[in-house]
Amino acid sequence: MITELAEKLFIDGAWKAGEGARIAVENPATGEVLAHIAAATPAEVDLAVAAARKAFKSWSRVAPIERSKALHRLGDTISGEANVLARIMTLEQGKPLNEAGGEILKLAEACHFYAEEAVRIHGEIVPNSTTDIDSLVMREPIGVVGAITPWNYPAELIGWKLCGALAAGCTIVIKPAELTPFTALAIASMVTRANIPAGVVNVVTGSGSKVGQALVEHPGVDKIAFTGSSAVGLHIQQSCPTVKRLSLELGGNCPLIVTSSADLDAAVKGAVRRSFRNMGQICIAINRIYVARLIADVFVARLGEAADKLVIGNGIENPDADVGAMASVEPLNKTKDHLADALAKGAKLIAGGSAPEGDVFARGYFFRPTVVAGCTHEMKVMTEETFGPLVGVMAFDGLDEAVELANDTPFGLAAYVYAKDMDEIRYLSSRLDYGNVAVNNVDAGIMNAPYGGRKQSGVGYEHGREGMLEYLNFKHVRIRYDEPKGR
Ligand code: TAP
Repeated sequence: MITELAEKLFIDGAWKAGEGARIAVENPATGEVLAHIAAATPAEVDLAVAAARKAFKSWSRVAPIERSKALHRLGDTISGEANVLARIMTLEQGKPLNEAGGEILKLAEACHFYAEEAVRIHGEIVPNSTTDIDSLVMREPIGVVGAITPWNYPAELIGWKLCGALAAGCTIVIKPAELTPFTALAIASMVTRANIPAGVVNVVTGSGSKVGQALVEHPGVDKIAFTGSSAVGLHIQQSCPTVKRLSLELGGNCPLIVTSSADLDAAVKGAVRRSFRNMGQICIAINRIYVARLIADVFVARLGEAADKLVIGNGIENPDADVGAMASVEPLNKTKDHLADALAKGAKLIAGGSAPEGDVFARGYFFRPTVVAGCTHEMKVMTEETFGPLVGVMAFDGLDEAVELANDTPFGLAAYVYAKDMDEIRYLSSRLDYGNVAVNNVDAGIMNAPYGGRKQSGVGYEHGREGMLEYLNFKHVRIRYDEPKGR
C-alpha cells in the first residue's frame, strides 16, 4: 500500500501527484528507504485549505446524526483494515506490529467515541434579569482545522483531532510528521472508503517548517491543533499572524513516585511499561523515578532486572517484541547524550546502556532499555524530556521532598504514583502539578476523560467531551419577545 500512497497528497477527496520536492521515508529498523513523499508546495497547501473551506459550508450543516454515522463508518473501515494499517505504521515508525495494531484499534475507538458525542452537542438557556428575554448559548463548529502531528503515535494523534473536529462539524487539513506520513495517507484512504464527503479531510505532507508553518500562517485556517515538542508549540503560538484558536499538546518529563507503602511488584511492572513502551518515545513516558529511600535499593535492582528482560526486535519480523526500533537517529542520539551526561555526573548504570548485539540490529536505530540510579537534578535525564529508552532513579526521604522534586520542572503533562496508603495517595495526587495523575496504574489517558498538559506541556484538551469542545465556538443568541398581539 505504501507504493500506492507514495508522492501523493489527498486534497478535496482525490489523490493528487505532489509537485514539490521528494523526501525519503526510512524504515528505522533497517535503514532502508521505503518510498518518497512529496513536499506540498504553497499552492497545494492553498488548494487543501480551499477544499476544506468549501466543504465546511456543507459539512457544518450536515445533521449531527449523519456526522455520527460517518464517523462510525470510518471506525469500522479502520478496524477492518487494522492489519494493513499496522504494517504501514511499523515499517515507518519502528514499533512492534502488535503494538501498532493496538494503536489502530484505538484510532477506531476514537472514531466511535466521537461518533457518539456528535449527537450530544447540547446548548443552554441562561436566565436573564427579565422574563421577556431568552439567552440561548449555542455551540457551532469553529471552521477549518490545521492538524499538525508527531511521529510517535502516527495514527492516534491524528485520530483525536480528526474525530473531534469532524464530530463538531469542522473540516480538517492534516500535516503528519515527515517520518511517518504513510499512516496518515492510509487513514485518508479509509476516509474515502467510509464515504466521507470530499474536502472534509485533506492530507498534505512535507516538512514542519514549510508545510506545517504554511498552515499556521494561512488566513483560511481557523484553528491549529498541534501535538509535538514544547519548542515548536511555542513557536507556533508566537508565529500565528492572525488570531486563531490553538490547542497545543506538548512535551513532558514525567515523574513516578514510589512510596514505601507501594506494591513493589506492581510498581516495577508499571515503571518498566511506561518508561520503555514505544522505546520511551511517549509524551507521558516515565522519565524519572523518585523512590522512598527505605525500598530504593530493592526497587532499583528489580527495575534493572525487568528492563534487561524486555525483548527488542524488528517489529515486522518479531511482532510480539516488547520494543522495536527507535523512530530515527535524533531520539537515539538524545538518549545517548542524556545517558552520557548522567554517567559523567555520577549516576550508576543499572541496566542497558548500549545497542543490542546481533545482525538484526546492525543498521536500525536500536538501544537497550536503560536504567540509571543515584541521579540528581543536575542531570538532564531528571530535568529534560529524553524521549528515549532511558529512565533515571533517585531516592527521597519524605513525601514533601518527593512532591518538590516531581514538580521541579517547567512541564506538567503526567505524573505517576505507586502507593497503597490512602493518605499518601490523597496527599500526592492533590499536590502534583500535572494535567494527568495515574495512581497504581500507568495509563494516564483514556478516551472518555480529558487529557491535556499544564505549564510548558500545553493548552487545551484532547479525549472526552472536552476534546470536542476544542472544535466548537459558543454563540450567545439573546432574544427579546413581546406579548403576542390580540392575546
Ligand atoms: P516536533 O518536532 O515538535 O514536530 C511535531 C510536528 O510539528 C511535526 O509534524 C513537525 O514536522 C511539525 N513542525 C515542526 N516545525 C514546525 C513549524 N515551524 N510549524 C509547524 N509545524 C512544525 O515534535 P516531534 O519530534 O515530532 O515529537 C516529539 C515531541 O512531541 C515530544 O516533545 C513529545 O513529548 C511531544 N508529544 C506530545 C504529546 C502530547 S499528547 N502532549 C503526544 C506525543 C508527542 P516535521 O515532522 O516535518 O518536522
